[in-house]
Amino acid sequence: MTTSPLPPAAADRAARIRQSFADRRLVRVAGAHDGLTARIAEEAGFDAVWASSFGISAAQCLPDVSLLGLAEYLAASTAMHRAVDVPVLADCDTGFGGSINAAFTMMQFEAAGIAAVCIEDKVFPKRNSFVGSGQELLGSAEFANKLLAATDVRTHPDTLLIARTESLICGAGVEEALRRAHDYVDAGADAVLVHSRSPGPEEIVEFLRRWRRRAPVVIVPTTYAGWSSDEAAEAGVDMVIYANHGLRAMVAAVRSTWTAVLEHKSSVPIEELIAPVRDIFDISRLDEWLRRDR
Ligand code: SPV
Ligand code: MG
Repeated sequence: MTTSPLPPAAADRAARIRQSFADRRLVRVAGAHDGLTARIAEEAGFDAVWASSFGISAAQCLPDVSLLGLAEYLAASTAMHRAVDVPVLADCDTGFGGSINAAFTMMQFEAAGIAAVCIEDKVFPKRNSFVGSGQELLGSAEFANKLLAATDVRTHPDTLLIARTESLICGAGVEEALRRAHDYVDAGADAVLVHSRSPGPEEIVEFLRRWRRRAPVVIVPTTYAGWSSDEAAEAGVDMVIYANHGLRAMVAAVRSTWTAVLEHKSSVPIEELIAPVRDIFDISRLDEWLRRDR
């Protein structure tokens, strides 16, 4: 029984992630930026969708450097939540300001049915973790206050708050990542995301070894792609986020399609390579909508 104002379907999505953590079943998450890309990820078999700040920004042809605000991320995340039955994890950057903004973020995203809110310990305005300059950590006590503020306003016990440390991205090392991750769990985080842009998994492996499974660990294996999800699970990872591969696939496919159409002065050579119109109808559930039309 729950007294939560959340609709049961939304609360259930968050509970599913908690159950996977409890069962030590790796949660495989795909980055998406809109309803369509979220549903394609769900149909492929992913367990959850990451509403990526990189993807949501790129979809507006903007860099991921804190240009968009809470309302824009919320609208994109809501479209993804509506499109899928799996849980949506919202990448909420720094929480869009200080601790009261982090609280407002939790309120708004939770009310929209989002299963997990993730905030990271960089100063605002943050830059995407792969940008080579301007990576600056926020003080850990200040970030812990954001986590406390967010947990204070959470209305359902299953909604997850994921604390992301950028210690490794900022060159502060594994020791600092561990210290911060412990502080963040003490402040109420349900899981920690440890981001790394190393070419290999060594620093993540060291983190995991010294962390001793104190709380679930989330990773984003973009640069250390050779480390499989089986190997990650074996090393103690609970959730793996393939944050930007759908976005990059889309860019490559659309670019080669348009180049070919101009080159051949016809779409004939690429027709077999692209999704038929009927496929788009099916993904967007046209037939269901037509049955509703009275
Ligand atoms: C995102 O997808 O927006 C992320 C992951 O935060 S990363 O781009 O690797 O920083
Ligand atoms: Mg992001």
